[in-house]
Amino acid sequence: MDLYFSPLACSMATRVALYEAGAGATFFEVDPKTKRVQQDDADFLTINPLGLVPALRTDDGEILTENAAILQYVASRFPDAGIAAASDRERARLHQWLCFIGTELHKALFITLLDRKAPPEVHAYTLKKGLSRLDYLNTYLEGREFLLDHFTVADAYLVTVLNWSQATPQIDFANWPNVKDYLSRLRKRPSVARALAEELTLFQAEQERHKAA
Ligand SMILES: N[C@@H](CCC(=O)N[C@@H](CS)C(=O)NCC(=O)O)C(=O)O
Repeated sequence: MDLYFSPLACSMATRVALYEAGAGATFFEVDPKTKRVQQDDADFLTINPLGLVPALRTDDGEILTENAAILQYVASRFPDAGIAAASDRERARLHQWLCFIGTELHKALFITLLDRKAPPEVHAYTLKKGLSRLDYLNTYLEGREFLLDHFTVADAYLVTVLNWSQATPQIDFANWPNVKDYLSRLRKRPSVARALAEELTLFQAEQERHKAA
């Protein structure tokens, strides 16, 4: 499998899932500005015309896009890893959380706050709307270690997105202690800690490249 990713972007969730599964994969870094693949200078737009990571080339050569689809694919491809849902009921819950993270947190809240070109009023409006999502998550996480009863790909996605709070000072998790505790606990999980350390190094190199360009 080939994973197209950008450092510390949402694609890190798939890296975490692959590490959890002990699955072999080749990682291709996509520069978010130029849309070129670092290893071979290929045009990423020929792989995903939307220019969005993650994209996963399966062993059959098929290209999959969208976090929710890729994460569920990896989870069911490696059943022994235990990162998939264990029943139909759990599958529905897993899907619920992947949709919540992808729409309410990833796109609606964090991506807008991280967008430096968005006007301040847009940031203020986004934050106001996002507070209820964080309240909801905080309430749900009370007394819970993971989103389901065990670590799943939804946790891989959630920790990846919550990690962006380092770059969104408007969101102070002191106001959502269960979210704060979840994030610090998950950051220490070996698969997550490894992915974060590796992608941080690549992210810093990407920043340097952009400064020099
Ligand atoms: N709906 C897509 C969204 C993916 C997405 O937003 N990826 C971001 C990184 S977190 C990206 O590639 N952004 C580059 C861009 O917007 O050009 C999914 O869930 O996979």
